[in-house]
Amino acid sequence: MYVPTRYFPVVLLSLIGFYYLLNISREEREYLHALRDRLSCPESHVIIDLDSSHAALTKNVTQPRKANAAFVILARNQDLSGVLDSIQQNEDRFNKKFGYPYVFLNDEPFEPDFIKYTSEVISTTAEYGVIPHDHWHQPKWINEDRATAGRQKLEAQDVMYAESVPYRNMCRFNSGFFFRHELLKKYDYYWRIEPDIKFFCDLDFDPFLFMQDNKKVYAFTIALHEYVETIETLWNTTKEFIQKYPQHIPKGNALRFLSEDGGATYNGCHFWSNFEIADLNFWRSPAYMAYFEYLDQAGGFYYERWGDAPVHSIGAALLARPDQIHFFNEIGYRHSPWTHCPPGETHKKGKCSCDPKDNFDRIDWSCLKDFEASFA
Ligand SMILES: Nc1nc2c(ncn2[C@@H]2O[C@H](COP(=O)(O)OP(=O)(O)OP(=O)(O)O)[C@@H](O)[C@H]2O)c(=O)[nH]1
Ligand SMILES: *[C@@H]1O[C@H](CO)[C@@H](O)[C@H](O)[C@H]1NC(C)=O
Ligand SMILES: *[C@@H]1O[C@H](CO)[C@@H](O)[C@H](O)[C@H]1NC(C)=O
Ligand SMILES: [Mg+2]
Repeated sequence: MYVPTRYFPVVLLSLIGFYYLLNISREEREYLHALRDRLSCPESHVIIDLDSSHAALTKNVTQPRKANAAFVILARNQDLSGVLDSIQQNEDRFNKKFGYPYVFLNDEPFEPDFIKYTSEVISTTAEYGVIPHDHWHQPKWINEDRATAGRQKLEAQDVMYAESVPYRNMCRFNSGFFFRHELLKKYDYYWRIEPDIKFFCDLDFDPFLFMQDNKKVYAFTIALHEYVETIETLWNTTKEFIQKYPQHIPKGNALRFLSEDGGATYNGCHFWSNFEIADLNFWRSPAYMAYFEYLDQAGGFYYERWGDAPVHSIGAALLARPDQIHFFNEIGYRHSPWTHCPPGETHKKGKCSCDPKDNFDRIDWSCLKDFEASFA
């Protein structure tokens, strides 16, 4: 329900009175005060909807432990219907019980309708941010003739998004900038959601707390082989980085996920980054920042079409141990054209609305076996 802002203080004060009667904890009281302060001085990019604050507060009474985490959705204004579809499922299957906030990011300002309709579906709070110019656009030091030639070469090979500069901006932004955005600075963990995805199962546990309690830095549902045309020099550039910065590469990393010959060649395996739950501080670490900077200077985001999926995956497998990376079998998920549908008991427990035979895990193109091999 979209409630005019002027009613917020009134309803909130009565809510606060109600919770005082219930003899709430100090933290909950502090949270209510903070919420009230924000409402009496609303920022333009902050929307707090009434139903939602109620849901979050009710929830907090029964679910006192939470991670410092948010959903992150990069989208254009025209992605609205696909975004609504994704967040409705996220709310129904998970977030109505767990109450995490959302951060929406865009290279242009979100239109009022985008904010209005998404905040109607969301049971908690959402912030809507614009991406700084230099975090999105092709850097000045990229040679445009070489970039044009690179796009034409991929177009001739019929590669998806071969000709698109915005797609490349998006891949570079997701690889190296989103976790540094002003609106994400306050969070430790994020869950990336894209438009038009499916969540098939109820979740009765909190994946963010799982990450935190088990010291995981990166989690996925689908791992697969990349089209190598888009990353022709990515592995060579990565090997140069390893040689120049050995201090950043920990012993016992998950290299086996990426390579079957000790790092000589890249097998193309990557985690499918349209879904990810991960530790923002891992991306912000000196090691990953150095890796991203090295790739960015090499220019492959524009001269080729390096995707954020192989970049994140190589970053995670090179700079973390296998036990810091997690496969969320319980999360039934689809991003066209692939599905992870949990089999057996896990399917039943989650009341999953997918056919368990429709499962990417054990087909040839899947890299789940390479992930498992990285533990050996
Ligand atoms: N703001 C903004 N978001 C974008 C732009 N291009 C892509 N995105 C978002 O970035 C994410 C990835 O883009 P997609 O178009 O889904 O790319 P993909 O997943 O590789 O390919 P398909 O989903 O198969 O089209 C999605 O969340 C998009 O909404 C853009 O130019 N501007
Ligand atoms: C819920 O409780 C936790 C821990 O007591 C607190 O940090 C948080 O701010 C509260 N509110 C929400 C909506 O998370
Ligand atoms: C990668 O580097 C090796 C050794 O320097 C070279 O032989 C090979 O051609 C390079 N591959 C690409 C795709 O540039
Ligand atoms: Mg997509």
